[in-house]
Amino acid sequence: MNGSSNHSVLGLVELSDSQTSAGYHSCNSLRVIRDVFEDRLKGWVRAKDQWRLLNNNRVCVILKDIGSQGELELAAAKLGRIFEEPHFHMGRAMPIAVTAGFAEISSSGRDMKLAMQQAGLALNQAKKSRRLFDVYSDQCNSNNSDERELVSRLEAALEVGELQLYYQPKVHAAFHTLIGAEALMRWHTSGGQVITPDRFIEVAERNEVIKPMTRWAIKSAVGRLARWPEELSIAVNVSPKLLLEDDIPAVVRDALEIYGVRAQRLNLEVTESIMMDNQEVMLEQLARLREIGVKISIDDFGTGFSSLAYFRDLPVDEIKIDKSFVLRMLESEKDMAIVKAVIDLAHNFSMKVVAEGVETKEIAEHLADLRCDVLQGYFFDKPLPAEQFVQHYRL
Ligand code: G
Ligand code: G
Ligand code: MN
Repeated sequence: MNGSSNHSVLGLVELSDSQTSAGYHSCNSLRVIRDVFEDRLKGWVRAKDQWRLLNNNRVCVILKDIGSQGELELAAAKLGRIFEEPHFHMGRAMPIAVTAGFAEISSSGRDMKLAMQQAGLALNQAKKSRRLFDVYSDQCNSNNSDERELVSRLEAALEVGELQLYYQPKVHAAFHTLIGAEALMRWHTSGGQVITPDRFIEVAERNEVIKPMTRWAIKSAVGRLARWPEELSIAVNVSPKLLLEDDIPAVVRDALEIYGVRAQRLNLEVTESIMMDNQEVMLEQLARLREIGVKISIDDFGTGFSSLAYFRDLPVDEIKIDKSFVLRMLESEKDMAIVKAVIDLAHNFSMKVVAEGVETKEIAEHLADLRCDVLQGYFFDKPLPAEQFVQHYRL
């Protein structure tokens, strides 16, 4: 903010994602929280400011006569204080969190659209770094343009077929016979690089492109199943957020129908965080998918501190013990104890257990002794391109 004249600032205030997804699973509590959101905002803006609800979770405000960056920071700090206290509803504390992005409106006041875009970028940046608010600067723009560029490259990659699924074998723990594979995405750029998902999945998840990517992954895995022996299954990773919003059941059903593949052969892996986010909708979605007949696995189990109360009602078929425990189980008694506990827990709920990250013969043997059902890891194979997988396992 420069010069001495007073400026208007455009702010976007959003009810945090975690707010609408975590905790408030019932429509009723969501409505309560949205009302509180509006009420408290009214307590924040001054009479001369303007504000408008953009949707249920987002409000646009125009703060008039903000003389300096410091003044804006004071306003933002007040916003923080106003939302600090939880809301008490029927004796229960409901935390309510917001994030904001601010951008100066050019002195002519004409370019509202630009200010809106810039406030949106600042809001994204604040969300990413888990801050209460951010003010637009050129820095925001360059971070975001990097991300936007990656997203368009991903969209193009999907279009021209640069994404591939690699397959990592899953074997029977006692007999080491092949029972299926996990599909793991790889990006072969035109420049000859192979990019692993840790470089692009997170960005894809923050952007819409995760949807077509996942649809593509499901279809291509099911297409693969159609060509593989009937007794083999394939697991596809699905982001929890996508499971929540999207038409995944329809995509799954269509793919199975087109290729004539039995639903039981398709496995969807979701991370443990689904147990913390938006339970009610998640449970419904998982139940719908299971009705189709596909199997559900909980991935990276043990890393998400989910509550056992949710676990009890979870409609899943399989648990994958996170590789961090498996890798260290022979050196660390604590990791061993966790591995044992997860195996018991799963079996008590009639779920199968997969150990991922099995790198040595000793660990494989130990897991078989512990009655783990399925093993996956470098000891057997790393993720392989489909052709290599087919050759290696003589499919
Ligand atoms: O093989 P590995 O480095 O490649 O995978 C890294 C992470 O990326 C894993 O945690 C895996 O869950 C995730 N991942 C791999 N492929 C996909 C995919 O097709 N969709 C999603 N959502 N995640 C994937
Ligand atoms: O979806 P998930 O997070 O479970 O993805 C599995 C990840 O673990 C992928 O990145 C895959 O390449 C990796 N991986 C598979 N087997 C092993 C293994 O034996 N050791 C280690 N360190 N990583 C593995
Ligand atoms: Mn996985």
